[in-house]
Amino acid sequence: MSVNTDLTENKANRVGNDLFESPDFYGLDDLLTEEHKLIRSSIRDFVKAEITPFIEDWCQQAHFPTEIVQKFGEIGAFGPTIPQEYGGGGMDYISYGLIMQEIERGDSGMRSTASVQGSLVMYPIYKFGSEEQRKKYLPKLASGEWLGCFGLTEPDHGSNPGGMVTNFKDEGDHYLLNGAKMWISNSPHADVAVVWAKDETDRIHGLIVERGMEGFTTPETHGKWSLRASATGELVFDNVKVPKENLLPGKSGLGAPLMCLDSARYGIAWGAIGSAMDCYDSARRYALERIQFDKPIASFQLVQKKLSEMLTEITKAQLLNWQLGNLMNQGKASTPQISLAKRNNVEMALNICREARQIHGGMGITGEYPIMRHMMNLESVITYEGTHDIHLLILGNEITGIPAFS
Ligand code: TGC
Ligand code: FAD
Repeated sequence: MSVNTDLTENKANRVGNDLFESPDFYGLDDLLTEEHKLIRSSIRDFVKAEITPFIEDWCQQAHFPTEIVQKFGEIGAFGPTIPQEYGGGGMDYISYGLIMQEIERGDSGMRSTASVQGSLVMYPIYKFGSEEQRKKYLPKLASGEWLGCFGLTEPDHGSNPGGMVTNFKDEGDHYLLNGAKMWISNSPHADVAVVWAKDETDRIHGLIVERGMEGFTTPETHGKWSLRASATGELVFDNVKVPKENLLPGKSGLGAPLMCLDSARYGIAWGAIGSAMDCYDSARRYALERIQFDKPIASFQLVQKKLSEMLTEITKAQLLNWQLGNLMNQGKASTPQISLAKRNNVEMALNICREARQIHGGMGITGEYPIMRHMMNLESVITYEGTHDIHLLILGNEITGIPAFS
């Protein structure tokens, strides 16, 4: 059997009929509870119905499907670990990881939308917010009525957020916020932004800024070749009057946003496996169907080597995440442990994309298969939430006790 080269027909085959099956070579499913499996299968079904049939077009058109926000709210993808009394899922970290894995199997940009909302917007409001702030914002963010974003990075301060210049002054009955954030996921559509800024003593605090506040704008960043279904933009603050009750009172200092990043980076470690599994699954099917020299290309040793190495790396990453999830559940996971998993799994996924692309031959560069989309998405994932090299330096610091960041 040869692969049909009619692109339209192929698209219906690949996208309209999402046959994805996840590899579980070491029987890790035996370690999951029935609830974990139920959560995973319901998110997988959602992704097959609501994301994979449309994602190629959304990405080609650089379109953020705003309707996905409410749908994510309905399936519990926002804030799965936040307590139920605030609208969250009250779930454990393995469940959270499985949700991120399944959504990123559909697309990293869709996972970005969910992980920013849960780990970077709901988490700081839950962890550092007042009871009034929790009650005001969390239920609406959990349900998808509101979309949030997280503003840490600035044009001149990416890997070094501690150098930020965005600042606020105490003006008696309000704070006056000035500055700009860049590369902010969800910003063009966000109703609420958790923004990190320095006070007059240079201490970093989190502030909740709402769309509609005078002087607050969110210009979109165009021309991305990565995460094209996720909207990215700036946050610009021009003398924005922020009510005093919008300051997060629970924690200040760079440690506060870095705590949020621990949670989000953990989700990425799982998400990356989703991208890797999708590429592996697609490559395996393609290799069995594609005939060259009168045989399926899967019968050639060099193709088997690629598939075998993919499965090996996915299995290792699954084991890593399983134990990291247990440590997260026990409140024992350290920042360097999370860095190791984020760094390893994103690199692993990128390598698998590249090998899978080769197995698909020329077809691998088309949108008929998910490979190039995942590969281009992962080029952002390897940079955001701490670059690949920053995570290496976090590990280097852990090993030697010597910070090599500056
Ligand atoms: P450093 O001196 O190491 O630490 C500053 C203060 O923070 C404390 N701390 C932590 N506290 C709690 N939890 C953690 N994980 C913490 N890590 C550090 C630390 O103890 C210290 O406290 P104190 O009291 O002594 O002041 O900070 P540094 O300035 O040397 O920076 C270290 C470095 C480079 C590792 C850090 O800045 C870093 O991680 N940089 C990378 C920046 C980054 O990851 N940005 C991500 C932006 S958000 C994003 O990308 C979202 S993408 C979303 C999507 O679409 O999915
Ligand atoms: P830089 O920090 O300028 O780094 C450039 C290069 O220099 C990298 O290779 C880096 O590893 C290297 N480098 C820097 N410092 C060192 C050092 N000390 N030692 C060795 N090498 C070093 N941020 C948010 O706050 N919120 C968001 O929602 C968000 N979403 C994003 C979405 C997308 C699509 C992208 C691309 C980024 C997003 N970011 C977000 C920003 C992201 O976190 C930053 O891009 C990232 O932290 C790196 O910062 P930078 O791009 O300024 O690169």
